[in-house]
Amino acid sequence: MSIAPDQFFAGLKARGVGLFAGVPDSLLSSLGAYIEDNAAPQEHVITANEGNAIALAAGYHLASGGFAAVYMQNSGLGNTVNPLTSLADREVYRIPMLLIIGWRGEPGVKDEPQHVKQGRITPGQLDLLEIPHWVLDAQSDAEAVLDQAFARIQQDGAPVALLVRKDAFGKYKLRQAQAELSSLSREDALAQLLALADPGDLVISTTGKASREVYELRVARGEPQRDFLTVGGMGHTASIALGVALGQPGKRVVCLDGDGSVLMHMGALPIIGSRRPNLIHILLNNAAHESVGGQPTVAGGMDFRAIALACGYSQYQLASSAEDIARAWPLIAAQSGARLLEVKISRAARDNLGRPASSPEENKISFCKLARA
Ligand SMILES: Cc1ncc(C[n+]2csc(CCOP(=O)(O)OP(=O)(O)O)c2C)c(N)n1
Repeated sequence: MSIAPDQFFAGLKARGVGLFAGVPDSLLSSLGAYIEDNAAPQEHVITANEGNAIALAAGYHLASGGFAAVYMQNSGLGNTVNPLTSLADREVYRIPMLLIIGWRGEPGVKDEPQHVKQGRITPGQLDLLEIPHWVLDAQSDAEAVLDQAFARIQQDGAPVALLVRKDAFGKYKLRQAQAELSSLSREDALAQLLALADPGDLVISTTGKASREVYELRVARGEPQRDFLTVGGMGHTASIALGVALGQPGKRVVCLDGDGSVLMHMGALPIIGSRRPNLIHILLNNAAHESVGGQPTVAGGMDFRAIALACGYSQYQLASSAEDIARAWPLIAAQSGARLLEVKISRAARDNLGRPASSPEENKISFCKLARA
């Protein structure tokens, strides 16, 4: 048994939820896809980061008196702590909302290293935030849980949370066909970029499947692990790259970023531009959170040339094919300062993509050895 996304969605609407906002999560991908397909456009906002979704929920309630449901992976809880504590909390503006949190790394459920601690401390974090919470799993009577949660929302007028276990929701696959930005896959683009990079370049790759592909590409190239894989800390890849560039000004840094990741903390871009680091920032743009189910981002319609140049980057190039990358790379490589190479890619990924066999600690050691050599 599992919870049917359509019934759950109807149950939320029946209880006064008029806005859905959040950042996609793999455990919530069925519910997220159902919302994306079935909520009216004005009822659903995929936000840049989870804190933005809390703020949106607050504004929506202030103006309409209705509730928002804010969905996120528990990794995103950190991004919400400030607006939950100093804005929506019952001791401040007391804004009711329902948080729907995917519980990656739940104790006893095997998961990746970056999810283990976050999974262990999630209920404790909610306790510390004084947010009442209920666990939802495949066996739950979802209607009964929603009744309790909304009774509490009505009583307190403040945020409450549902902590959602793996496989709680039945399958639902995104129906809405989104146009692909190009036919080049992320993995093929990464293979070409790793081959073009110099052996001395310090490579930082972003959260999600991009880092898993980089890991496997190094194995396929018969090379030792040497890249910093940003397995957690989504949205901070470019800032890590800036820190690396500041720590080793004599070396060139190559940052392999995603559009969801860049959007999440886009304020980093003008800071990077202002420091003129020796940094090639590659934006792998599929206009989607492909790693967690392919939910759309707004990056398909953004002018990253204008953004990069306005943020102080010295150069921008666009590529949508292997030939484009081959043409753009020497132009980018010839420049100094922060440079943006936007590579438009498809949403394709291998079903048999593996996970790094080495630990984050081991990856860190190999990266540091190269960086400090
Ligand atoms: C703070 C935070 N929120 C959400 C997630 C879940 N998550 C992991 S990868 C990913 C999508 C990344 O999208 P993008 O950068 O566009 O890369 P793509 O998956 O399309 O390659 C998300 C939402 C996370 N790890 N951390």
